[in-house]
Amino acid sequence: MTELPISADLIAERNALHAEALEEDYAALGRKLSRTGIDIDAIKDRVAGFSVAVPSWGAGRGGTRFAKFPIAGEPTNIHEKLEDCAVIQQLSRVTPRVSPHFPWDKVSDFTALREEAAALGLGWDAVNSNTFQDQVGQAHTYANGSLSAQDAATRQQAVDHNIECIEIGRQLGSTDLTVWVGDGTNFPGQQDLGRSLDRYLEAASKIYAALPDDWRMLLEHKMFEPAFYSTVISDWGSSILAAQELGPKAKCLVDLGHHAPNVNIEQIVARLHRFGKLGGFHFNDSKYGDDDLDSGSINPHQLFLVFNELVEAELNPRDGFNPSYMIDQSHNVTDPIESMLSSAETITQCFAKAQLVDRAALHAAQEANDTMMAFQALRRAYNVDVAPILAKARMEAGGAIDVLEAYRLSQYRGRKAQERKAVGLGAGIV
Ligand code: LRH
Ligand code: MN
Repeated sequence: MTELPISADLIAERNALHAEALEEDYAALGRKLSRTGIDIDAIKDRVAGFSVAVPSWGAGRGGTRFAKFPIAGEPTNIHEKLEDCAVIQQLSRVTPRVSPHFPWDKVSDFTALREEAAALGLGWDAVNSNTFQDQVGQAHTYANGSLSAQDAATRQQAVDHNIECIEIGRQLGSTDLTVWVGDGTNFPGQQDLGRSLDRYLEAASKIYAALPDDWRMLLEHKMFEPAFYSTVISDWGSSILAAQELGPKAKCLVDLGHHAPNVNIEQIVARLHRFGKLGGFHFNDSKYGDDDLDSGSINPHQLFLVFNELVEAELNPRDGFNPSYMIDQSHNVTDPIESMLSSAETITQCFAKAQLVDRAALHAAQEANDTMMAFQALRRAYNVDVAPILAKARMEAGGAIDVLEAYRLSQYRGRKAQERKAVGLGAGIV
């Protein structure tokens, strides 16, 4: 194991200062929960087993079409991104995997990259293909779509790229391929809405055929952007029908920001699970469009309700129920490491709160049409401050009780600003 980026002494020193208060808070919460028959240590063990992957592309500053404002010391390649992801894992102890994106994270030796990550205490989650941008020297443009393009050679190029991502993923030890395509139209009539999907399905089936036995293909739907009139895989309905058409290894990935405002996303989770097609999540938050804001920063209650459905799903498993939990955010105004530390905490909090729901009371109230008591069963759990449980699990795993304090005191970003070359001004997501 390479020496981790943050000094273990600093973490131990700060934890020593916070340990007594944490024990006090933990004991008090333990007494409170035991009054309702909940064993706090059992919840802590569940939290200790929880994890969420971080996106390699989230380690750098993100931007919009208008501008991107880099920060000094932000990563400029996958090696520096891995170092930053290792900081998040070292302090939080809930983010042991990185979800890479190709060709953004392309290197010449993926076995070496796998070892480099392992030495930093990191593994790999789903690999993401990219047929929404043209690369220098690319034979066929994706301006008119990729997997659904009119041009057969363009579709084949997109298929080949996805198969290349599977091959890279196999070398990294990943078993999931996330396929999001921006394919769609900006004008009525621009493309035939039926034939576009047919072309997508024909091309996607070639990617599906290349999947190793233990792999999954995660279809990511999105309502709009970059297309603003129609999108080929625009909603969970199109996604589940495509996944059913492709086969059992095709599942649906729910990016929380890919829906119209106020859509009931927790119900989409319940539906996808009901039909055995819930493959994973891209956690983030939004107020308007695909804002890619920090998870739970706008609507933490929705995130809690999503995890509430995931607990119900675990109690009623369908074949292959093993959702991938991944963050997918764009950090336009914060230090990306701080945002992912904060987001990992919020996601884990919602997971923990969902474990606290008195399922027997909830189900009894539902069966009795006792609306208020059913709602209160969820609200009681949501109102519990689970921070002591998360901090204790984190400390016991070698992490920091106060992750942001430890990160700032480490002056990691300042050190990287000295070491790393400056990132130029620009625009766009990465
Ligand atoms: C599309 C998306 C997709 C990624 C990209 C970075 O909006 O959510 O998951 O490929 O962001
Ligand atoms: Mn996404």
